[in-house]
Amino acid sequence: MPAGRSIKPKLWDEFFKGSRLACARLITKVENCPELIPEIRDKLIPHQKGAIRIGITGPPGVGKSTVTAALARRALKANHSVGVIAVDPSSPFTGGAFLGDRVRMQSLSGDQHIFIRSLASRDGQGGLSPSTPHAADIFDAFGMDRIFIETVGVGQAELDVMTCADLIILVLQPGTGDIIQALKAGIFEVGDIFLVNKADLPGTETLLDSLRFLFEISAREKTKSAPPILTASAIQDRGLDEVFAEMERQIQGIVQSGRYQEKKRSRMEHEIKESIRQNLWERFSTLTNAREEIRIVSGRLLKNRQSPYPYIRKTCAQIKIEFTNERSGCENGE
Ligand SMILES: Nc1nc2c(ncn2[C@@H]2O[C@H](COP(=O)(O)OP(=O)(O)O)[C@@H](O)[C@H]2O)c(=O)[nH]1
Ligand SMILES: [Mg+2]
Repeated sequence: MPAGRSIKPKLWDEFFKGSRLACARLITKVENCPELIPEIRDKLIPHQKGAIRIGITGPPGVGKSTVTAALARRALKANHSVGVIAVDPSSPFTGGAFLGDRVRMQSLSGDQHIFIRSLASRDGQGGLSPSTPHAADIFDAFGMDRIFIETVGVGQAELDVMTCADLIILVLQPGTGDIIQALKAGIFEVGDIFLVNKADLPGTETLLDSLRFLFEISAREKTKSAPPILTASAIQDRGLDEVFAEMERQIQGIVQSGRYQEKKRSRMEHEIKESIRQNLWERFSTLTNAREEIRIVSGRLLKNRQSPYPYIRKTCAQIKIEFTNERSGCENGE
């Protein structure tokens, strides 16, 4: 990493004056230059006003982008400033999803109070890009108070939304057997609102019955109350008023009950722990040829029937660390 790389004061000035271009450039920086993240966090936190992050998740093709656009329009109408973060699977075969989302949301993007941004998902599987929470922080400091995060993927990537969002809408569609996939991936745990989209298609009642049945079973097991199940046809713009109302009702609930603050605290806790863990390991690896040394030491300890703790103690005492954030190089920042 080139030493002393940082964000130019002019970019910050423009950002805080409300330049959309500066906002877009900052997001590009968090995507390409993870080593700038500490500086960006330091600068933004005092300006963040407490935007609500709404995760829109579910299997590919169920209508997440269409639903997101419909909810974003309603949020705008209710005088919110809206940020949309769309995480597309960076498929090596097609850039179609990216373009599709951009086109679909174009009807919204002329509006001054909405900002739409696509992020590539780095693992290529969908789900969240590592820069998603930072992009959301940037939107928050820029003055957006409702931030929609659309994420594709099934499984672990989907569960990651939980750490990033205050509220999660899980979108499903009838007639695809997605429910089985979703069940296997454990994503039923994450939805605060279940939305059966494409209710104009056959099979809606069957899906609703299956969902109700599933919740009945799990309620018996966990004594956890079932999330609301709503239906919509996003393409016909039907049922979305109810979804928006339920979303706002739940937002009031999490803010008033203190759960919002608790989520923010736990995100902060996670960030601190992860960063320290990473720095410790990096420092330790440069201190010794860590993996090789541990392998040799383990063999010796076993052979001599010795406890590992003297070695662990000695090694911990050697680790004096200074913070770095060198996860990867800056690709095209300035
Ligand atoms: N029949 C029907 N099609 C829909 C509905 N909502 C979205 N679609 C279509 O489903 C396809 C996938 O939608 P999209 O929003 O891109 O899904 P995503 O991949 O989950 O973001 C598009 O062709 C949409 O026009 C709906 O309510 N009914
Ligand atoms: Mg989409």
